[in-house]
Amino acid sequence: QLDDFPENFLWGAASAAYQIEGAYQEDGKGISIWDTYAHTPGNTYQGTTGDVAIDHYHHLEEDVALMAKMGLKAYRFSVAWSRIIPDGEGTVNEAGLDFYRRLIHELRKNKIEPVLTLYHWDLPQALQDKYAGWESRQTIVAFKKYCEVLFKAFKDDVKYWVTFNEQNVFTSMGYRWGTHPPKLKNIKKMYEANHIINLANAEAINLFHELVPKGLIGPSFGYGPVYPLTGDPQDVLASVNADDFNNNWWLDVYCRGEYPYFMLKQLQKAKIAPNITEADRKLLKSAKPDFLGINYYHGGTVQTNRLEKQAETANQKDFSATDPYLMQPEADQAQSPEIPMFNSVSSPYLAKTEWGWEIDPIGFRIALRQVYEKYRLPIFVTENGLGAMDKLEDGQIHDSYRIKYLQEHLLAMKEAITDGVEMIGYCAWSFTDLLSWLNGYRKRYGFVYIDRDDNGERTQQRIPKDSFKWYQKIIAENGKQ
Ligand code: BGP
Repeated sequence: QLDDFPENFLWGAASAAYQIEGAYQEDGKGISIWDTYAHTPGNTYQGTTGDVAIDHYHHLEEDVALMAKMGLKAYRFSVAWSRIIPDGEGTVNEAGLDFYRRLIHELRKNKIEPVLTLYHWDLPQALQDKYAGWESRQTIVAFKKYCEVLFKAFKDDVKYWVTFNEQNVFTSMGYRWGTHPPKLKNIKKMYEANHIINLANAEAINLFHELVPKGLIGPSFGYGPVYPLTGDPQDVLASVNADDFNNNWWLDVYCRGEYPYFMLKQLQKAKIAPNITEADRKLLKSAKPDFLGINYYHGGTVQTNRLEKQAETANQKDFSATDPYLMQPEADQAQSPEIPMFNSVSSPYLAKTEWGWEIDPIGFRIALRQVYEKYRLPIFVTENGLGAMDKLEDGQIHDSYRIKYLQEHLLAMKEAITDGVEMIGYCAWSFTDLLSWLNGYRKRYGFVYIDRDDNGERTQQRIPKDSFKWYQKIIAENGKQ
């Protein structure tokens, strides 16, 4: 017998500014690193950009009306920093604030809890140009100012705040694989930038607790459990290494205020550890998140990096080049100390999505349990969903595959709750279809279909999918299936 979902469980859906808003130069907005990156040929799928996206900027009321119709209890969105402070650190743009004021007002009017993400990857370009973005402590100062503006503006209307979305993903893509801005392949800089962001995260949390005592704040982390391919202790050791490398390196800092001991030693030996001062250590220790946001798509399987083992399973290597959760340290990065730590392989037990992402609902239960066991913070699932190529048939979308995916994950979450995990809510990714950073508009995640594609904006008409009605019922019955 499974426990029911808690009474006030926040059934939600999520989005991010760059992926939905469009209006990239309207009402005083500044340019972000994603505007620049997507405008550079060769960086995104068929050159798709968020210039117009799904034009949420001009469909705000219509989109919130659909959320209300669905019965959504929470809506997670991000604020575009460059709308609020166009150059990242100077004058505040009132028109930018007004847009989010309207959004929050509409949500409140419809009894939908706003969940505000401060940073979902769209750093103001001016900060990148002036300070090299997250490589500089100047950016912490700018971030703090931006946070202060938002905390003061929305402290009475927004209870749930997310600091950084998937720091692990945007720094790995931006600095290890060079597939997100700032498009570098520099491991040392990656660890430096991560440290700077950790400090910014801690500063934001401390400031929040001063200015918004009744609110709750935490980071959203892209978590995946790690499995050893076999019971061979060599593979098990590889999975211990990979867990440090993929999860603990960030979560320990957020939740315990310190870097994991063995991995830090390893980085120090390889001379790529970040520069951590005594004041930094104190700051990291002082900041305590109120909850942990978890984004869950899939975990990963690893084996030892002993060469003869790799040869045995070489045929299992099969990675999607655009999977941000891909854990494979690249062999050509000679300075990377992770190379001897583990080798990522495809799981022989799991089916995959059209994009090669493993489908692993049990991994979701494992993830929730592992994170709760280690850090004992309430968990807010801030993303989980299925990207697929939906097809319009007679004006409808019959996305039974998405319903199945979500159903299985909700069941796993219910099992985790029965196990004892304390949960605040669940935001499916995503409410409407939107821009997938590197995959254009054809990779769809929404409950609401948007009539636009990679070739153009078309009508931008909103069409609820079958999954919309299904989720509407789930919410109405508080998760009974
Ligand atoms: C997460 C991001 C989201 C979203 C999602 C799906 O990493 O936080 O913004 O994009 O992944 O990823 P994708 O669009 O690459 O399929």
